[in-house]
Amino acid sequence: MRPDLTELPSAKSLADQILYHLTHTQGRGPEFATVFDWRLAVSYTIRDLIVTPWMAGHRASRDQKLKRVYYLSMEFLIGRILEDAIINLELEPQMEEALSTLGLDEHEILDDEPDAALGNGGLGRLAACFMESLSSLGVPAFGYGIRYEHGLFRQRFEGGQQVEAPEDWLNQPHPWEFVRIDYSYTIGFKGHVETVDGQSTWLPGESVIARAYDTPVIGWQGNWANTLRLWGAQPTNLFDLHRFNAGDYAAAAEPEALARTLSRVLYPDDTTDQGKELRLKQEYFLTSAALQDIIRRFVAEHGENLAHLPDKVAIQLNDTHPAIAGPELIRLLMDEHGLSFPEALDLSRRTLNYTNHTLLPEALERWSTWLMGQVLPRHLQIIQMIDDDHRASTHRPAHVAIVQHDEVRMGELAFIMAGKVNGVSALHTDLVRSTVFADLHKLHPDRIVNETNGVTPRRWLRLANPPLARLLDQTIGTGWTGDLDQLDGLKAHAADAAFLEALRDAKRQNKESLSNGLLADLGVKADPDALFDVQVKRMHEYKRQLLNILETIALWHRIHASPNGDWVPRLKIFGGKAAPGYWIAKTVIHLINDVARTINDDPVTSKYLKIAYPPNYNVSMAEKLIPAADLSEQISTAGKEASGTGNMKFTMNGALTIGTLDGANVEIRDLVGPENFFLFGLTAEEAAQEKARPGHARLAIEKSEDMQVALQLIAEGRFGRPEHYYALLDRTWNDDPFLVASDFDDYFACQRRVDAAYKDSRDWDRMSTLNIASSGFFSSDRTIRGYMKDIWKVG
Ligand code: Z57
Repeated sequence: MRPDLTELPSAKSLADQILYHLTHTQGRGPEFATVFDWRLAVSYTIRDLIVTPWMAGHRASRDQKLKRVYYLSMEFLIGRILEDAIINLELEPQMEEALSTLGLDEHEILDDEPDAALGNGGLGRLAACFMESLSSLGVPAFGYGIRYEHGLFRQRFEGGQQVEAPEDWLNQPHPWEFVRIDYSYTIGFKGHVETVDGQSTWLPGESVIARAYDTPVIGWQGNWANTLRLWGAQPTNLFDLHRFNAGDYAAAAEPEALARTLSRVLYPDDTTDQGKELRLKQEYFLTSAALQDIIRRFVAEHGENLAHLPDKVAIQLNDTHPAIAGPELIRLLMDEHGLSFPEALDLSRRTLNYTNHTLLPEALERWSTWLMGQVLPRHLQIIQMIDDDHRASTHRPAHVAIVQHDEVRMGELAFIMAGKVNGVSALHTDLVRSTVFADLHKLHPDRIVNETNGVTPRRWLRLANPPLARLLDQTIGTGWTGDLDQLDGLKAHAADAAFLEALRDAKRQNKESLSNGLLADLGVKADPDALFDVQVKRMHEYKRQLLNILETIALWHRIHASPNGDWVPRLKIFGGKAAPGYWIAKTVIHLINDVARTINDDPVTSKYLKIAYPPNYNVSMAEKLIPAADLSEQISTAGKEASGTGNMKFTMNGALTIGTLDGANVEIRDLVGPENFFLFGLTAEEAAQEKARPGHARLAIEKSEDMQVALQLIAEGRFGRPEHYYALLDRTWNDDPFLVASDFDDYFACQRRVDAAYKDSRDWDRMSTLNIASSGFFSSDRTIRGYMKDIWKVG
């Protein structure tokens, strides 16, 4: 019964194991089993195969005293786990056969799994890709996060408007986690600090328990698995028996309810900061539990001498969210392990590193010193000490202080406490050096490094795009999955008619499956020969979905004016959620849906132009949309998108990009060649100047007939009640902070170049080939190797 990792199990043995788990783990006979029962039986069968390399890796890391990497992140946007594990174990053919002998539909079983949506967007998905690459490269690593009971909210549309509902992935048993009741840590909050003879002790006024839940993350070809350790909050005492006995049953359960709120729900904001007390508590909860766990493991393996911590531990802070790690590590080293402040400061700095993911000021966290002093009084003292030390050692001016105007600036804190600080694309890193952290960069010129983001080709190519993966296997061999630079071998086939035909056919299959889904789910009838133009990402003004929908309206108007023109049929696909409190982003969602309803029903234009906006965009939907895309929309205002990672996934899957010189688009364009990329818009420098020009929006709109028409049609109520859009229109005319108007004409013209290019299908396929062939750089394996060498000093 015990599976052996050294050889791949046969279809027969998989089927036996599935039946075994169905009977003995699920307690169901095949004749009574639901899809859920079968899915769990399949999951346990695969999990059994992961446990062996997982334990072997842990033993090897411990016995060889290897340096470990710890990735601290408030978000891990994982998606489904089962299919990814099957792919990485290379068990796809055997599993398909096993399930068919059991009379089961593989897709039905895989689709039964809810997405693990413990993240909002790019930052959380990057953390998930990094975990996969760390395992694929065999780097000993832990991911630390929070086990949110409710992940990112579910989105539906009512009357075209976004409505949110709680997500409840843990309402059913989750087969991938192992609870570790022995790894529990007490996390304190509030209270006060007592100092006796220079020794400070924090006496928290409240505390909760952080309990570890472990998920193994299997790497490519199943040789190594790391742990994603998520913390769940538990009350220190389950319930108040005195109150219960006194008959106050609700009050008796209060301590439990209070504690559990800590890991109840993911904050739904991407690149904005809410500044809520519960969020600060969540950040500290994650950070303190992780650091206590790291120190416990270090002492168990290497003994009490913490001077060697930086030799064995590299900690990465994913954005400022865990930036309290600086003061917390100092506190643990000083107050609990007896080190001096200078020693603790030095060790912490050589252990911690910080990744910056945005320049947007609204994402850079700041906490009032009042709140910090209430919730984490000892940490506020230590922050003051760090600030004083930094001032004394650098003679730096007051305006780069951590504490300014009664606020603790978490970006500055993270920077000052980090050995290395990294940006996430070449352009972003330049801007980090020259804008947000310009002064700190001058003081510490070697600290900032670039690590351009990447994505895992296992999930984003092999899993998501079987037709293309098969074609790649046949054309350049199977080695690309673990070594994406091998895609370069495709360049030799860019003029090969048979290959281009096969590439077209693969894309066509994906477009057909997607069309079937859109018809079934939305009632939108799409022509698979149309150009599939896709913009999927969080809804945000800087990402400029508004620019896209205004261009769509203007195009619709032009088609209407000459319905017998030589138009290229297009399907515009949108996907994405808006933060529940982000009013303008929600208005844009409403507008897209209103425009879709009008345009899709127009008999004059509908053979040329349609819009599909499937609700509840998530990782699983991305896996369907991206492989079916011809055109990737990466149209953010230059200087605002730190990197983007969706842009990389589209390129890998053969879509051409229409985009600005922003984030990693710059590197994509350099690699695929400017002639294979549709560039438009102002540069970051030009955009900054344009923004400073008074009346820039009005001046640009007055020059653009197409944009005037689009705005006019909205104002006239052609798509829905115009009063819904008055504020949006007003903002576009009079403020337009993200320069939709300034870039409109160039974008419109660029889209017409796209149309022209799409008509020459052979040439389009050639460009698509060159995009795929040049995308090897965007593997997260390459990114992780960069962190290993430049930041973590491992391997
Ligand atoms: C988030 O998803 C990103 C940055 C943030 O500061 C927060 Br909070 C959430 C994104 C950036 O917007 C993307 O440009 C980038 O590709 C991604 O993080 C990963 O680095």
